[in-house]
Amino acid sequence: MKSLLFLASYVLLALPAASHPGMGEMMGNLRRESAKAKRADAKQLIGDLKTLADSKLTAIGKDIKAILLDQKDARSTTIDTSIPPGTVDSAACKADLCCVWKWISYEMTAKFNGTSGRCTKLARGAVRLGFHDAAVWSNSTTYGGADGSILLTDEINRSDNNGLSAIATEMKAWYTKYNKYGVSMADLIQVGANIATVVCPLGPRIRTFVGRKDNAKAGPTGLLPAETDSADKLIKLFAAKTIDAHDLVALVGAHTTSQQHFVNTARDGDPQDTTPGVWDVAFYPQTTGSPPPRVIKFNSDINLSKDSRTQPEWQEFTGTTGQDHWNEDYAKAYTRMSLLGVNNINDLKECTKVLPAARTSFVNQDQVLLDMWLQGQFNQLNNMVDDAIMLTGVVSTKDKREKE
Ligand code: HEM
Ligand SMILES: *[C@@H]1O[C@H](CO)[C@@H](O)[C@H](O)[C@H]1NC(C)=O
Ligand SMILES: *[C@@H]1O[C@H](CO)[C@@H](O)[C@H](O)[C@H]1NC(C)=O
Ligand SMILES: *[C@@H]1O[C@H](CO)[C@@H](O)[C@H](O)[C@H]1NC(C)=O
Ligand SMILES: CC(=O)N[C@H]1CO[C@H](CO)[C@@H](O)[C@@H]1O
Repeated sequence: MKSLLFLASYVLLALPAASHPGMGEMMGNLRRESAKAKRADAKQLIGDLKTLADSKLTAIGKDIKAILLDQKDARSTTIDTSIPPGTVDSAACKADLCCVWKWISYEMTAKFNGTSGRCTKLARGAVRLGFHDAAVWSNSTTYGGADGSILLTDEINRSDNNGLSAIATEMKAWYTKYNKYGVSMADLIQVGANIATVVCPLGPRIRTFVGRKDNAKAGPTGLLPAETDSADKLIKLFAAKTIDAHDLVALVGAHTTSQQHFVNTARDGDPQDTTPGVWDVAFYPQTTGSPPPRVIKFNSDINLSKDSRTQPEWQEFTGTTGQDHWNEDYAKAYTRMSLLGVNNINDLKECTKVLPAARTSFVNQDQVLLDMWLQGQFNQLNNMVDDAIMLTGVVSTKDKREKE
């Protein structure tokens, strides 16, 4: 019972703000606004946007610039629910830039949406793959970034990328199928990350741009973080990618969905918070708190949660207004991530409308069972939390037994 109450407190933390903000929250908002203004001044431009005059910017170039400078929301609800004008190889489809992406969106959504309503292992892989393709870039490299090289070269075989083999196989199959319609690997990977994010319940619907160029050259090594890294090392590593400490805290929140495989191989499938496959903020308080035994905290996350440069933001995402604040910040930070090393940002096009709708609420129908598993009461969910059929199966067997 104690453990259930304990878990319930995390659920409460994740609820939307109460209608009457208290004094503490008001002060929090003021502090946040002032910190935000300071950060906005320090935001760096990237790629061609660094040098292009405002008068040369396209409508999309202007929007992306505003997102990077923290002046515009990176989320959008613009959606086209109509079916595509034709099959992917039809003339009608070829005449419509986003048509092929609509087909891809259907196909990815089917793989990313779990039968439990959580997002699947492939979805989480897609989010991490997007990060690992794009982040192989820094302000002192002349190549790398969101250029598809993670799958077009042997980059995927580097130990940094352990755990990504299933999504790699899937993504390569999509590339083989859709490249003939002009789809680059770089775009496929980044659109995949955005579709996966919004398919995860509570995840933000991030504006989605296409037109990145592929690179058949493997990216530089040593640019991805390790679980053993100190906060200082991580903050510097990301700063050289133009990602500030605040955005780093927002980005690592993606671990809210995670189930690790290689940090501790003896505990393959153990999650990083009590709600794997759900884009909630439970990860933040649980990294600083004492979650159930099956939750594995990454040392890198613990270190970030404590450093004076990252701890305040960690607390903000933990609070009662954490979810919307986090989604907003993650969307902006990930937009930046997805454009590292891209030097034709001003020429990109937008296909946000093909993304499925965001899911702003989620009932954890299997949470009771999941909680028993998290307490270590049984092992059979190991690495299978994706699969609701399995979870319901366990419940109904138990129900049957009790009736007999
Ligand atoms: C501080 C830097 C980071 C470190 C040290 C780190 C490290 C890791 C490690 C070790 C894993 C587990 C891999 C495995 O054993 O299977 C993991 C999983 C994951 N990471 Fe990170 N990560 C970092 C930042 C990020 C960022 C910025 C994102 C996304 C924007 C991200 C997204 C993910 C996702 C979605 C998973 C779950 C994969 C799954 O469930 O299969 N991580 N990360
Ligand atoms: C994903 O699955 C859930 C429940 O199984 C459903 O409510 C939701 O609409 C699905 N999402 C999409 C984008 O198809
Ligand atoms: C990666 O390693 C696998 C297994 O060793 C191998 O089959 C594959 O060819 C390698 N991929 C690349 C692109 O080198
Ligand atoms: C790259 O970023 C780091 C961290 O912000 C900074 O110290 C360094 O001066 C930058 N280097 C270049 C070449 O811009
Ligand atoms: C450098 C540093 O602070 N590393 C710490 C990261 O977190 C782990 C777990 O708390 C510590 O053991 C490390 O010393």
